[in-house]
Amino acid sequence: MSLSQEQIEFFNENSYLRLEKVFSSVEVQALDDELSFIMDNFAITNQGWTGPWRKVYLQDEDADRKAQLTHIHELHHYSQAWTRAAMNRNLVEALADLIGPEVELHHSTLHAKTGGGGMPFPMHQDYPFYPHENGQYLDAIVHVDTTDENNGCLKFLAGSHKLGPLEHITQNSSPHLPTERYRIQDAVSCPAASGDVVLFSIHTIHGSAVNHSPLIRRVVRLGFRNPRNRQVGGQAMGRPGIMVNGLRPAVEGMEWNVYGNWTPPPA
Ligand SMILES: O=C(O)CCC(=O)C(=O)O
Repeated sequence: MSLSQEQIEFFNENSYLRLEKVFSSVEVQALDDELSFIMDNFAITNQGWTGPWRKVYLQDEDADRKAQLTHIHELHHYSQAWTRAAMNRNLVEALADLIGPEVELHHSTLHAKTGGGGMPFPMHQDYPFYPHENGQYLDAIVHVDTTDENNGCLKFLAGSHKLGPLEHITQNSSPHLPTERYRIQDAVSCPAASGDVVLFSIHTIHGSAVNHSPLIRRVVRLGFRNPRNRQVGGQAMGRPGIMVNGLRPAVEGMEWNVYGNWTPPPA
């Protein structure tokens, strides 16, 4: 699915882009089935993200108790359907238009908000979780379930990727931005249908509200980078990912050891 000039301009202006029907209903069914297996056997359900933001987003102790998240990393280590998802040509061609031509998978992560009050996400960039040298990194949110205002769809501060990396609150909390300065009320909602993918930059400020519906809301984030974009810390540091488009370029200062991992030179 090559992007139109209009789509590229929308992304450059708004910091996000919804791609409709990237996955067919048959593909979504396979993703759904294998995700259920992973969730039943390996995923963790707990309060999810911690921090002072919970007092702002959740009105009382009952809301805080119900704000649970089921999560797990690297679904493609468990399931062929999810490995195929990362290599889906509709998706990869769109990614290549924005950060390519070379595109490397960096990670995958499930975020399933439990029904009846599942966890909201405070406004944040994904940068502090896996900082990279530049903005040639996109997150692709694969929608297993349809999302809307009621079950906690993604919300974006339009144009925010142009701010570059921002300092986040990290003390005793999951990285997030100050709640009074970066307000979820100011964000644009991006509801999406099952099978759609929403792309955004590692520098895009985003979050999502509580899942008020009785049903679980499942999305999976696939993180992709141009392999020239060096990681500087955080999740999966030094681990190579599969190339989903093109060939890995030789990059000065990124030496691969005999086991195929990259170790940064000592500071
Ligand atoms: O799943 C959500 O609602 C938010 C996801 C998110 O913030 C992220 O993937 O970085």
